[in-house]
Amino acid sequence: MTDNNYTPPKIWKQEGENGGAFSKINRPTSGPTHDKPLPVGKHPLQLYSLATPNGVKVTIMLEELLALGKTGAEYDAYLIKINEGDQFGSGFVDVNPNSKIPALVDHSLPQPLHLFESGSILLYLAEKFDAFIPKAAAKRAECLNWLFWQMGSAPFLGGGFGHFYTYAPVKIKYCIDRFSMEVKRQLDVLDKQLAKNKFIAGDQYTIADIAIWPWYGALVLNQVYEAAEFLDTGSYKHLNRWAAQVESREAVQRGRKVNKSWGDEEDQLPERHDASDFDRTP
Ligand SMILES: N[C@@H](CCC(=O)N[C@@H](CS)C(=O)NCC(=O)O)C(=O)O
Repeated sequence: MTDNNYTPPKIWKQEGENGGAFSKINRPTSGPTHDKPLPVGKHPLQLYSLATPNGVKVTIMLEELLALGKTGAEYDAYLIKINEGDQFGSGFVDVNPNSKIPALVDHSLPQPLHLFESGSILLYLAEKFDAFIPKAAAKRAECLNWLFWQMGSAPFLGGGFGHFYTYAPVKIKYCIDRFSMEVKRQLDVLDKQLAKNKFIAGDQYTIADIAIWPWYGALVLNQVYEAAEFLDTGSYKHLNRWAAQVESREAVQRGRKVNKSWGDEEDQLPERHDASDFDRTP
């Protein structure tokens, strides 16, 4: 594991736990490991998730839609504890064969519709409710450019930088250097875009902002990986202006609490079944 002279064998095999934060649950195969149907609540939309940056994208979107008066966006949110392997339960795998949160089921259609991948869920909800996506073709394309930018870029931040800076059992300079370089380049891309635009895709708040903020907004606000100083994120001033602006939205404040089961108690709402649930958080 820490051997710098490692020579890969002819055929890779899993050797058990490697000391990494997620090594107990990671395995090289897909599919369910146990029988566990998912609960179904009373609302049209059923969300199975956790308040990680990918999960928070969807709860922010749903709270934004409800704030706009789109009552069809009412939802039940159930907690999926990924460190306990809930994503490998039969019911969850049935909705998302890729075993990752967030997963959503729309029961408002003749047949329940299964949705996974946070970008796909955001786009589906934006189209279904005709909100947070521009109508004009050019602006819509720009919004989708940045939505897909996020889906392609965030794995370098989370799976690359975050993994090696925070979760790996050893600090490997080569890996941290490689991913710090890439993440800083991405921060510079966003900073330049936000120097010219109020929001990511222009003058309108869209699903591009909703996708990007939980990762890159939270990073510069020092809310993920405690890496703001290390990456000198204060130097991206336009990005910081936008991060604070998005954070101040009421729906963002609400959405980030849903499916949260750690941190300050007043910020936790592990399950959400009704708007009034927020009033019950201590
Ligand atoms: N591209 C996916 C990524 C989802 C993802 O990586 N989810 C993580 C939590 S942020 C997860 O469920 N991990 C559980 C596992 O890897 O077993 C999306 O955006 O929905």
